[in-house]
Amino acid sequence: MLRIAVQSKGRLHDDTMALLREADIKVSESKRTLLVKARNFPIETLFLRDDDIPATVADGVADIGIVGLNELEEKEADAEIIRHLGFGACRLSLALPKDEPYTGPEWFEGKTIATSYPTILRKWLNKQGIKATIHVISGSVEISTGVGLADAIFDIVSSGSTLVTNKLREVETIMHSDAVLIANKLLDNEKRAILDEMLFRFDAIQSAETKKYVLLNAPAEKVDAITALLPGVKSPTVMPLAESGWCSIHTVIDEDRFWEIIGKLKAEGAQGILVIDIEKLIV
Ligand code: PRT
Ligand code: ZN
Repeated sequence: MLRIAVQSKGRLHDDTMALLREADIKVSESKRTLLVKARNFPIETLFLRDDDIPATVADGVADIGIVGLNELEEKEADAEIIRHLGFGACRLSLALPKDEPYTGPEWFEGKTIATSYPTILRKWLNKQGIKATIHVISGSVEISTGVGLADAIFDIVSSGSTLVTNKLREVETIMHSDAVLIANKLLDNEKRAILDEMLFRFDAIQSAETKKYVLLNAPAEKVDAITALLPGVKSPTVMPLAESGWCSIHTVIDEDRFWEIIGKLKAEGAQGILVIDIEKLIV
């Protein structure tokens, strides 16, 4: 049995549960108890506040966990990062009242900065050789300058709209974060094997997310030119169509190359191009 710590509610909860569901790990949330066994996979889920996840995994109370990289760094917990999961993306930035002229990091010398992430901020200030007062608050950091509690803030930014609403301007980005899968450093072989099976499923989901399955019809004499444009998982599948002189080509392409490739395929005479989402991709 492998125990995974996940956020009980909050910004990472839904994406975490969706990832487990897509990996066909069925965890019932209806009971809302602290610890829930999956119905069809040897894991149990421990629902916690995100702040508690790094230490819980480092101490071995949970074997693995899903938490923001920012939270892991802040808590300086001794756990291993196994995968970046891509969701929960954000950055940790310093921001000032928007009309305040910013000259560079030395602006912060002697100033007061409000944050919920004092460890990450302290390290950055030390690296810059700047002495500033850190005012630790656990929520609503963005209102600190408006109410005279601090000269600047250091907080999580995603779209940036919270800063705009509070008349703040982002001046330094100190770290980028996304949700990470972390593990205790001393897992036994049985737990490693369960983790490996889980990773196999997560990786299949992640590779599928960035790929598309493409089917198209092409004139037989253009098959070589068209397949040369298709960097598939291996080589594309080419099958003759009932109509003589025509073939059907099937392959998998990277989503970010999608528009560039489609245009070139059409130029080579491809027709009936069908692009399909892939649920899982095992390479
Ligand atoms: O109750 P618990 O302690 O578990 O949750 P929490 O309230 O501490 O954390 P939660 O659920 O708010 O966030 C969990 C994690 O989500 C964070 O540690 C980040 O890793 C990640 N994340 C991603 C974010 C954001 N995006 C985000 N935008 N966490 C917080 N925010 C907040 C931010 O604090 C600010 O107030 O959203 C606001 C900024 O958003 P924009 O879009 O206006 O810039
Ligand atoms: Zn928290």
